[in-house]
Amino acid sequence: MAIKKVEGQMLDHENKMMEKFRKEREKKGKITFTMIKPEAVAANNVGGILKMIEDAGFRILAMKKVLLSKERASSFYEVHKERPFYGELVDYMSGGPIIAAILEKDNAVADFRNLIGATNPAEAAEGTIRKIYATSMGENAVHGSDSDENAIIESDFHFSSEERF
Ligand code: 3AN
Repeated sequence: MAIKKVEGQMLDHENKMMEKFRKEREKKGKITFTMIKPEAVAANNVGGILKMIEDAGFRILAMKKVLLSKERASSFYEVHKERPFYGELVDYMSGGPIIAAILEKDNAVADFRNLIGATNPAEAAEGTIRKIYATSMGENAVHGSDSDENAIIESDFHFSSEERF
């Protein structure tokens, strides 16, 4: 009984330390959230895109392949619900599996947006992920968080604390 109690306390302590360690690593400015979108997954561009991400100095903290339901996609893109392309965006993002990932690096949000390039691939700079892999404004290969706050909200939307290392 006594041993079990001590074991329980040690486990509690360990969990608290892990949580503290995770929060420290993921504090503002250190992480961003990305999705490799359905058309890029279907075109077998996952490896190429992940290589560009790792070569740019990002560490993959969490990653999974997932098919979003319409409800989950609607909820993720809720901020865009007044925009004319909202319905199209939800259909597209729930129309095939995506790769969701949390990426770690100093200045993660801004550096990742530089790496992916402009929303419209026609305007994306040479050498950016969207310039190389995106096919149109709607089907633009990757998502990247637009602020530190959203990076945390979006990461928490997709990943539990047991899925981040
Ligand atoms: P970004 O992904 O570059 O942050 P946002 O936040 O303006 O761009 O748009 C979110 C997503 O909505 C884009 N990644 C794109 O898939 C889609 N989107 C944005 N603008 C348009 C548009 N004019 N027509 C169709 N889809 C769009």
